[in-house]
Amino acid sequence: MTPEAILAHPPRVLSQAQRARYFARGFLAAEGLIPDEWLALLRARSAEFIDKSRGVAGSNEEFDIGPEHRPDHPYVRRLRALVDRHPDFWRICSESPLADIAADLVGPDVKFHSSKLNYKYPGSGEIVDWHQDIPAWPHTNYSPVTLGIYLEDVPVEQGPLTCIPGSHQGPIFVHRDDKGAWTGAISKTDQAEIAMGAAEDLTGVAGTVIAINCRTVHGSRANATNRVRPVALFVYSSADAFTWMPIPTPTRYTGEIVRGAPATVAHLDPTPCPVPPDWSKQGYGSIFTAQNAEL
Ligand SMILES: O=C(O)CCC(=O)C(=O)O
Repeated sequence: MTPEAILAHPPRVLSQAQRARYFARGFLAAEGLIPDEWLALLRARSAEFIDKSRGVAGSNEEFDIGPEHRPDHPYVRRLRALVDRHPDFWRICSESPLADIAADLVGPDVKFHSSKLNYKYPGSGEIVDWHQDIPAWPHTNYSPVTLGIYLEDVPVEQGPLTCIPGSHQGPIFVHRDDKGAWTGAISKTDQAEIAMGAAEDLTGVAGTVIAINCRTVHGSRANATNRVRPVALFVYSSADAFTWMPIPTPTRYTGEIVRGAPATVAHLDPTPCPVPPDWSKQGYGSIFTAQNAEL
């Protein structure tokens, strides 16, 4: 569907101005959309998993564990395939207003793709380098949107997501080095083409929802505070978007229709998209391990 066709459907959660802003700029941050009960549930489950990680020595299918992790000092970079970790995470994804926000941005028929909970630890210096999401998991069109919920307040010094306005309408970059190896990041040469000075920080209080289109150039700086920055991320697309390569982080719910009906006709956008590695052969850790060549 075109943005005009999506906007012709009545809004469910977002205002019409917020939807138009997302289509014009490629991202959005909005406070006050997620009722407190959902946020409390998300925080409680997150805290339980951090506690559980104390008994884990290294990364596994649940956790992406940082090098400084110890039982008395948990250091979890990612909670992987979030919706598979606990039924409440899937309820947040499919029953909360989040899926209605997705419908406001991709159209009434909404498909779930993937999810994770990213933590960013103080003092780690961990950054997420500039990238677009779609080259890692290409779809037949560019409707996919990542919706995030900040579990805590995220001011500018705490490593919020940072986006380049309008970059979703620009080139789709090959996220590889000059030998062709996957890096999960836009090369320095390609970065020179991007208006980095226009970057905007998606700051917000706990419960803020962020929306980032799959073509939008984004990243995040180091967390300069003494508090962890957790953000739960859920990817949705229009039901008529289909993946055409093995996906890097499948979940048991990937492909589920969370609003509306399944598509009977695929929407094929003619804009070419780079081909990622075959994740079913190469395996995939996380964007963090890819960008740090830990693959
Ligand atoms: O957690 C972050 O800071 C950034 C995450 C991100 O951009 C991604 O996983 O694609």
